[in-house]
Amino acid sequence: MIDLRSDTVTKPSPAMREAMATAEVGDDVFGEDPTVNRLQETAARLLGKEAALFVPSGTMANQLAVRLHTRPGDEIIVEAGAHVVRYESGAAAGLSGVQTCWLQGTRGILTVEQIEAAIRPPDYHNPPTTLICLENTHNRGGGTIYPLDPIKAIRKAAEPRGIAMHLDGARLFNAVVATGIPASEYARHFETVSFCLSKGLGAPVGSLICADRERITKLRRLRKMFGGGMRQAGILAAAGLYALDHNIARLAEDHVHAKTLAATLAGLPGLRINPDHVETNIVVFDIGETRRTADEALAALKAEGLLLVPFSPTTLRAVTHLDVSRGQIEQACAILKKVFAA
Ligand code: TLP
Repeated sequence: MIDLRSDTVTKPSPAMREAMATAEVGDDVFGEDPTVNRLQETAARLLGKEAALFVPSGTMANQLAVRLHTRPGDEIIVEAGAHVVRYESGAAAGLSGVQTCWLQGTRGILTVEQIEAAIRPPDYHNPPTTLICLENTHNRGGGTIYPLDPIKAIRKAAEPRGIAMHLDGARLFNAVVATGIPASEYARHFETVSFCLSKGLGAPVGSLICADRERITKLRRLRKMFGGGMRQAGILAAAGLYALDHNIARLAEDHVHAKTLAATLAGLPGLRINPDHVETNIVVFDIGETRRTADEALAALKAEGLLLVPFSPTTLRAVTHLDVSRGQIEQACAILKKVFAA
């Protein structure tokens, strides 16, 4: 099976497992795990923030940020396809008691005009807008890279109003590798930034949330409250350090593979995709005109040895990652041609 369902399916390599097996550990709830501490320092340095906190998942990182920046009854502004509201089991409402204002972006990207129109004027009828969450790269947008200009403009609108900004940078390093813009250049416009080790970077578990020291101290307490305090987590942090050392630059290969898939899909009858919109490792395409449902197409692809996921009743997503080789991408293209040319 060629598994392009997500970059979360990657498995730790033998070298990564070796790093995990030999990691020095301690009790991280006491702050005494040297490997976790090293990972947190490395992440903070990479993002140009004072400190970082290791958490079990991207979902927890986002939800800790929501909790940190808001009070129950506040409103947060998000893009309509954002992971923080689409795929986190209603956590923003359930765990932080906030209401969410969804704005429809262009392939996940919002303009400052949209944001400004959505910010609530101070009036006791209104929930206070206290947080704006952006996502880079944008998953449902098709792996879209957030350009710096709208980020800067949104920051300029948010800051004087005292509205915090959080970046869900689950795949931030895909954007970094694709653009050459350092992670810190993105991160400086946000109070909190999270990124995942367990997606394209190939670690089995874990995300980091980066911020100033004062916010990290508060987030550490909230992580305990959310049940995310871990003990000898150095075994996991070692995988993360290995990933940051070895698996960032190679993301470029995944981007080339995604472009190859997009070029093949664009040539098939009834499929809709603009290959120029494939900027990183995510390929979203529409199959509506083939008169097949997403589920039917997925079953036909699976029967030929290719796994994708549905994104809507007529769209599918393929994600390239470090566990699929060039040869497997070519095989995947052959399967797509066979299934969709039919
Ligand atoms: N995304 C997963 C699914 O949950 C959809 C995937 O296969 O893409 N932010 C973004 C932008 C994400 O794409 C994800 C995972 C997360 C946060 C959450 O990360 P985890 O799975 O570690 O909680």
